[in-house]
Amino acid sequence: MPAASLLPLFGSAAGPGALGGPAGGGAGGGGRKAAGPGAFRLTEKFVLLLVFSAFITLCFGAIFFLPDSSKLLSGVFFHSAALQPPPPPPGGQPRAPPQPGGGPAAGAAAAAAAGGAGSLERIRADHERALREAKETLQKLPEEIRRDIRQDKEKLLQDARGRKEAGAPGLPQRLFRQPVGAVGQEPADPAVRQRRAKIKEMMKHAWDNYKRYAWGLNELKPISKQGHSSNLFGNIQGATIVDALDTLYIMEMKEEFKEAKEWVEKNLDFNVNAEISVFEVNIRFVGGLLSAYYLSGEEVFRKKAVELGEKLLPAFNTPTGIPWALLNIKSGIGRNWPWASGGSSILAEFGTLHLEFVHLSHLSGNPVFAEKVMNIRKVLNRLDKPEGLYPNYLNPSSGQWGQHHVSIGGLGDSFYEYLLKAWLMSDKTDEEGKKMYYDAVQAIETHLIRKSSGGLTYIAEWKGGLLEHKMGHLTCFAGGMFALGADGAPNDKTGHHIELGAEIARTCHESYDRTSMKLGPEAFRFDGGVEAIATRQNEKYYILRPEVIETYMYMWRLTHDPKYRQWGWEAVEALEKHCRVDGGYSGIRDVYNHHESHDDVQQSFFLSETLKYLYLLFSEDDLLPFEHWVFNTEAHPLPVLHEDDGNKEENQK
Ligand code: DMJ
Repeated sequence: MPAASLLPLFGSAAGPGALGGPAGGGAGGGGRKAAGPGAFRLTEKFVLLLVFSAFITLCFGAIFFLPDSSKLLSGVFFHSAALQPPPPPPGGQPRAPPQPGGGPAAGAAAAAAAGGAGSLERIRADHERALREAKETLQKLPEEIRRDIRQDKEKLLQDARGRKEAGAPGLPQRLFRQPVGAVGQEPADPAVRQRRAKIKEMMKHAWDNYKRYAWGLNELKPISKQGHSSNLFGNIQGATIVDALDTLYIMEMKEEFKEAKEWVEKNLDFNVNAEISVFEVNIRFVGGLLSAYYLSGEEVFRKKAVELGEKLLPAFNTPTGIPWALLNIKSGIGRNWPWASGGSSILAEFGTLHLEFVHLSHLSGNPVFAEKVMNIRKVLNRLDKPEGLYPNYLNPSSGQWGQHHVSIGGLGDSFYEYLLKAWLMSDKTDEEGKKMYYDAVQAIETHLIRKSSGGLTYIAEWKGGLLEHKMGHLTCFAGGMFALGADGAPNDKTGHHIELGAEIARTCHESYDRTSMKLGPEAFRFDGGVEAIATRQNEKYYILRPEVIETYMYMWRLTHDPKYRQWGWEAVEALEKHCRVDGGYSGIRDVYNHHESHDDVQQSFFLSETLKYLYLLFSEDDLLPFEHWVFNTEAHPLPVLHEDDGNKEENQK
């Protein structure tokens, strides 16, 4: 390429073939043949050749003896007018990124191919300028050359930064309008205000310690005061930062939000060779970024959310379109958890992508995300459901259920939550989601919900028709879900669904109240003579989970019964007494013990969910009001796509 591109410079003086190229040295040509009046004699040719080679040697010598020859080479060989970036369009809009397959060489070739005297002239002028610059550069002191290089580099960096801030290349321009309720008023009651301020202080303690000891890593180990990595995120980093963004925003922790945003801008990187959990990355990272965007309007969050969403798409490359649980985001190769029944995908995992993926389509203008999750529904609706229940395992290749295990806790939980919230988020137009939700609740009531002899309502687990009378901490979210869905319940069942929510809230509160630490165990049972108590050692831990507090928050908002704030405050006191340590907040190994044994993990969901729900419990209802927001399963608020805001078409997809 370089030699070829130098030829035209000399072509008009010596003519094609002057250097013995095909035209002169081929079968019908030859330097020795006298060929008319314009031809040179051999000695003249030799002298010319000598002068010419001396000139070339001089040029190349100049180039290669410079301190940064690669920079200069690129100046000489790639400095074609065709390669100059176009002038900025009016209004200083960002330039379009280079086209795939483009680049300097392609540009020069295109210029040459365009041919014509004009482009030859241009090329000549460019080369002359490059030689001039080379000569000038040779006259500079090394220090001056270094300074020039530094300045060039800085300019390039600045341009790149400018493009980044201006938005993601390829994303449609979008006018940002902050949804209603991104900020709320101070609580009117001073006692409530004080409690809310205390919760903000807890957030500060959790955040500051994460920042001090584990900044940029996924989570904090608050006892050993170092980072904690979980294999759920592969080597994607910064889970706590992304998960905490919206909590920082609604608590008006502006400095902290700013530093978190800067970290995302500079360091959040998805171009890693990492096998991740599609579900966890979706609810924490995609959800966290989407909420941060909708609250703040900062383009960087929209861009990162869409970029990550695109990385997750290969997970859907299965015969049925039911996604894999695990995905290598570099290779795009997916698989399922080795322990999951017969290579199945998990209901709560593939069923908890809907809200985020609908918003990804909304923000990117690319329907593919919404199509993927709508197809999941299609597959589910084609299947027979045992007793109208959804088993937790579904094989993505055969499209058949795995083991018939049904749970509203782990492995099943947020699938039901997302059916309801998909309907609410669509401004109540997603009739399919609505029907699936209320049908499922009907089957759950008939087959899983039971009352203990002591009068506690609980949700058991179903294993091939047999009930296991155990309820997980995770299942406690269902109280809030039933209450949230009460409004649309068929057959005048609104009151009944609110009552169901209240009963689950009471049972879950009992599971806290019956421990020594007043914090709930991972699972509690209603058999063997106990009620709402964990009987197995491996079910007695508490890992800062939010579900019980989440249900208090929904029940408070929907009933304004003061007991929910009271119960929430009991949880705050227990967290402060048993989980707070110098270096942050830690989970507890046995909540029935009188002495804390800490598990040394500050889970990222403590900042995104537990503290957020507590803060909302002590806020006025105008902060993130339910008419305008739904919370994803990691408590990241996503706006309702109101029909009268121009979302009609979107909701009908
Ligand atoms: C969170 O990551 C989410 O709420 C998820 O749906 C289930 N569990 C954890 C918190 O307990």
